[in-house]
Amino acid sequence: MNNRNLCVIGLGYIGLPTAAMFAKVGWNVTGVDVNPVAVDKLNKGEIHIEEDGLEDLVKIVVEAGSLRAQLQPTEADCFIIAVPTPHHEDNTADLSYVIEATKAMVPFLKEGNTVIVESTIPPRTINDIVAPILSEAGWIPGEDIYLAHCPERVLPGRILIELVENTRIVGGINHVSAQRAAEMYRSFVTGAILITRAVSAEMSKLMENTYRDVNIALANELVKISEKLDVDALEVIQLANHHPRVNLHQPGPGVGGHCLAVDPYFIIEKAPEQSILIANSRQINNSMPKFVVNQVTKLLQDKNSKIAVFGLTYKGNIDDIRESPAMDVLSLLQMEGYKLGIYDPHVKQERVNFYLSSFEDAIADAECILILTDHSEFKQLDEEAVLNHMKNPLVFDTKNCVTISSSKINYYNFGSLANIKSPLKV
Ligand code: SAJ
Repeated sequence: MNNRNLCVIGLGYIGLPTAAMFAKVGWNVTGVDVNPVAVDKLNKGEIHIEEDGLEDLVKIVVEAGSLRAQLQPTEADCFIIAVPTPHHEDNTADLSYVIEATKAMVPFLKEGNTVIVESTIPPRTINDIVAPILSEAGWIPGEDIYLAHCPERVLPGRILIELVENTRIVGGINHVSAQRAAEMYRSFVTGAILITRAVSAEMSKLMENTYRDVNIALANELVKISEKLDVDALEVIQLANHHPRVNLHQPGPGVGGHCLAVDPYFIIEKAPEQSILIANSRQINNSMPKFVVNQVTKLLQDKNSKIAVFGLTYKGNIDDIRESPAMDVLSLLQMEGYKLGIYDPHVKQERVNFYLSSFEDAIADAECILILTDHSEFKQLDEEAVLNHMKNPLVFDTKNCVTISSSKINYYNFGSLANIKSPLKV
């Protein structure tokens, strides 16, 4: 199988590692991207994204001549499309990049080629969108061109490990297409390779993230119920999860990232009348930033108060603020008129258009520290600084990640919201 020609269209956080991995095991790979900076960098053995170990691998395979990049596709035995599938304002999938990439590839197709779409796509996209583009060019998908969907399921920061070890689901427009695609991945995947139909592969990828989004919504709804009934929601989750078959997820200020907060919509758009639970879960998770701000206004009724906002990224120990609920909380607090000191040790100042404070500056004269992301740096706060520099030593921890030892610091989390009955007079 090795020493075959592969064309990977889309050199982002999935396409680039995938291209490098195939090149590493002997494929002759041409990477294609519309971004000339990415193309130039790659041909110098450099990369335009951050991912552990990737630059070293790219340098090796580029110097070995097994990977090169260009702006246009080229003839090959196999093609992988790994372009973004963002969402429109109405949360429906924007398939324009997938359609453009497929059309750009068509002139280079030869009989017997295998085409794989790795991009996350709504159910039935392979059958109803991609296959017709090939048919319009005179091909018979599944017969003279093999067509499959192989969703990526790797976690940023572990991509090169998970590309090899994770189970891969390969869904063909027919069985022989799935087998052809599976044969390609067997050149480096050590995890199981599960063969199925294209629509099952599309739906299973979406359901992985939808499963988590719905379960996080269940935890967030439990928090709202518990506030009303004066129950400690975090204790309830901890107790219930002792059951061998219960796995209640963790509540938070909302669900971020371009996976859990997006993929459910790709199902909803295809079956809106049937996707009641999935749609309501999205609404519950999207309501959490406002819910957090409502709790803050109960704690700090004086809108001239200063709040130290800790954490902007969509989850702990990363630098990604895209689709982050913390950014929604920030906007809502600004609209309420609070003064804000914003601190996130993982976010570089050049990534945002507002001032990022140091820890000390953020807490100075603040009447609340609001924890929105579970960065490791937040787990043990400098309590002496909190007691000496805050106007009012109070921490509201929406990620239940801070350990406070001083009894002089008022601490609230999603398990103690009912205690925020008597707003503190400030
Ligand atoms: N979150 C909660 N409560 C929880 C777990 C997460 O509020 O119990 C929040 C996080 O704070 C974050 C959001 O959900 O805002 C998403 O976090 P995540 O770590 O669950 O998801 P991602 O987007 O970083 O990665 C997910 C993963 N998919 C699954 O776990 C099924 C990852 O394995 C996928 O590779 C990735 O989506 C993807 O690319 O699809």
